[in-house]
Amino acid sequence: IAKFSPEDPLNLDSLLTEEEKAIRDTAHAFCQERLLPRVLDAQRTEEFNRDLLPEMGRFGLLGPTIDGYGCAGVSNVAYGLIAREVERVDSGYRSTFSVQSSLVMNAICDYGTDAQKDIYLPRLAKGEIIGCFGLTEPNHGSDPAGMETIAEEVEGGFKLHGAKTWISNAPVSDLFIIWARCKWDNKVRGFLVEKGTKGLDAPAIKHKLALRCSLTGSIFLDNVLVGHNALLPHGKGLAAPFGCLNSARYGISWGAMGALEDCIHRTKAYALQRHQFGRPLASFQLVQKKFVDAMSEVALGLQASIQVGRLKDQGKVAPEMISLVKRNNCGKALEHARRVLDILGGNACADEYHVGRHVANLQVVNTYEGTYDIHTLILGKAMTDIAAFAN
Ligand code: TGC
Ligand code: FAD
Repeated sequence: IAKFSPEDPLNLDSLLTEEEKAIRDTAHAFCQERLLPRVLDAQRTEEFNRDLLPEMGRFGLLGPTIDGYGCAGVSNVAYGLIAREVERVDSGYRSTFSVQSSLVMNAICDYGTDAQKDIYLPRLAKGEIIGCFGLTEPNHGSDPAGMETIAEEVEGGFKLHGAKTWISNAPVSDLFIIWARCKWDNKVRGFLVEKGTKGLDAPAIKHKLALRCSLTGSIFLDNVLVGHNALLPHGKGLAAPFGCLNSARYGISWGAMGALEDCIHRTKAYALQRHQFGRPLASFQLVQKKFVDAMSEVALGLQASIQVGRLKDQGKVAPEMISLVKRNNCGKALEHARRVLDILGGNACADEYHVGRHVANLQVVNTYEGTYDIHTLILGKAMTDIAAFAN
């Protein structure tokens, strides 16, 4: 008879290759040794340490699914395992990792020219340069089709004009992927804009209530001139940014489970040592139910993510499958992290217990990359063939 492990209730380990286990263990050690010690300070000060990216790069964590260009070329399951380990520490660090890997490096890899790949991918993989992905605008979040940022063809290249908001990494970015509607055919395309280009500004959004360990900013493009070589030529229409979102949303489905696992781990340790009414908190039935409910959701969520990851590796994933795991795992992580937070009583308020930080972060994780409700509507459309969000 097999032994039950509450840390791996459905034996996810048995579904991993030896290489994937080694990557998970390396990522775990890196995150616990290099990220965890700095998380409270980053949370309190909102200060972003640029060294984070080169450190991730040295461990081969950036753009890990890409073949060549100094990237590791590992499976999508391995990518998910890394996201889970990073988010076990903090969703903001996972955000930094996801944006660089899925949204920036994948956009260049999938839609860029060979020259663009040669110039940017090796430096992004090493973390020498930081990238961001500008899709959301002040007036268009869930509905990027309404975007107002425009690109116009001018002599020698293009002129970009508009504004983006809530963009992860933007204030420290060296490379901006800007999605703009092109005047000549009304299609959305991506443009690579380098820091320092005249008319480009990316001020930080300060005093955030969550994701304080990652920097977020606005982007202002005041008639920014870029050359022809700034255009990502192989991606046209909204399917291009959505293609990058498929990878990032998939990674988030693993990451959110990592954050919830950390909440369970910490509150369980607390409940075992804290006594009330002469008994450990962990001995009360109501407390045990909170743990069991949360553990069950982690076990089921990870099984779903690994299945989607394997299908992604085989080229058999449908975007709706990704919506399903992004929606489910983020929603469950937020709900159950919030429930186990109660176990800390008054100490829930103290940042050194970490769980309250995860709860605040998970509100954002449930919102960005398509809100919980938007993914509901994507799946509702798949089930009924009626788009509830369309005009
Ligand atoms: P719709 O007509 O449905 O689609 C337009 C075109 O896009 C194609 N498409 C996809 N292609 C690949 N993958 C997907 N997941 C796709 N979804 C749609 C579609 O086939 C069509 O192609 P074509 O060739 O026919 O033109 O577009 P719509 O405007 O009706 O879309 C509606 C909706 C709600 C599904 C969509 O707008 C949506 O997903 N909204 C959510 C926006 C969002 O997720 N924003 C994320 C911003 S980035 C971010 O949050 C980063 S945070 C990262 C971090 O810090 O970790
Ligand atoms: P809205 O679209 O205004 O939605 C508000 C509410 O209305 C939501 O609850 C939504 O579900 C609901 N709603 C909207 N439409 C419908 C509908 N048709 N039916 C029912 N309900 C609806 N974006 C980027 O491009 N790049 C980034 O790197 C990035 N990083 C981010 C980092 C942080 C910290 C945050 C907070 C956001 C980030 N975003 C980024 C933006 C994020 O993707 C958007 O906030 C998100 O897509 C939601 O858009 P919105 O904020 O405009 O909300």
